[in-house]
Amino acid sequence: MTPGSEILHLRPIIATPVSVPMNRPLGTSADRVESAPLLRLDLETREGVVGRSHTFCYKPGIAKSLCPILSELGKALAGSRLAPVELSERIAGFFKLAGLAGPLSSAASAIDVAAWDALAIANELPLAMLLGSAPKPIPAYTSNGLGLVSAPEAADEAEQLVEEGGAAIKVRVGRSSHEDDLTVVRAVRDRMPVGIHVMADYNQACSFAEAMHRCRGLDGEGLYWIEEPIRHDDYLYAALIAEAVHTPIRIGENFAGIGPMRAAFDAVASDDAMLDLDRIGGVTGWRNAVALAESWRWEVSSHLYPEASAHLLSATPTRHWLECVDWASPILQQPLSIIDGSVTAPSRPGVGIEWDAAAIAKFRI
Ligand code: SMN
Ligand code: MG
Repeated sequence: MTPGSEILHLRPIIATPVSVPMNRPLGTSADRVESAPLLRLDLETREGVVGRSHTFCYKPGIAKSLCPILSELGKALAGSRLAPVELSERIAGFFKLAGLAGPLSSAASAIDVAAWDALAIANELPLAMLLGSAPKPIPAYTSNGLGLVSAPEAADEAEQLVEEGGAAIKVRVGRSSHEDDLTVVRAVRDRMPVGIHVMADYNQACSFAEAMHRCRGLDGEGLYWIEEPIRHDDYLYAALIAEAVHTPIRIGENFAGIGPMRAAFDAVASDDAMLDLDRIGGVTGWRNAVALAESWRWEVSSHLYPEASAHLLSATPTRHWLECVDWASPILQQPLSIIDGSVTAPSRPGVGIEWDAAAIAKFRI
């Protein structure tokens, strides 16, 4: 039998909540995260192929609470064909009355990613190839650390991050005073070698009026982009800010599927997107979203999940930046590395991840 020609059938899902200490804790305007609460998923088939993925749950309690729900879902899906598009329809049906949103939807997306991983492994192809492309170098920025720290600390940390190889770094802003943000942005910018871009992320810290004042105040500071100055779903106001500010405004990590992405397009709130693999609907959702993005000529960058996103961006015609966080690295046998400012997905079958069993046992919650 040729690779992939056999129809594979699912066994129940295995979900393991872990809390993985971060090399660089992240204090944003919204929350402080010191240990990454991840849910590791294994989707095994009766025939012995295993698909793997993880979802970032933001809170340890969310990671733990999803386990019994995924166990119920896994029982309902057991015996189904390993066909990700069919599975995503079945999962949507399973959660129809409950409402597939928030962490439930992220978990559903992670199952979708694991299903695509298993399918690519069964076909002996890297995921990027199963999607009709091949792993390519994707320009990567380092998004570890650089939370709301002082200007000297931020400048030192930025310098260390550049040594890790990224072609850009991202500072978090949204301190209580705009002047403090400005001091940090200038301190970091001044320390960066020529050619290294600096992005800034407000994590939705500002009111509309404040955002107009603050973002205009950051114009001229050489920032590559300014992310989420206001509430993520205020597309009309986001459009006004984007119009008034010279520096590109980036949104999209909170697009929960194609509906919000379409609403942002209709409001002219954005002319590109940062897509979060688990919020946009896994690989299945990403494929649909980037088809729209291509038709609108939007560039697409990724949010979190660099391991799978490096494959997806390789198959995204309007690919832009890969956000590189090392939060899952301690539980992976072969973490990604940035080389010459880019990340190339591995050429192993699937996404190319294998768990470090000892690390999973150590960080299990
Ligand atoms: C972010 C993502 C996840 C947790 C905290 C902060 C941030 C980003 O918005 O874009 O990296
Ligand atoms: Mg962000």
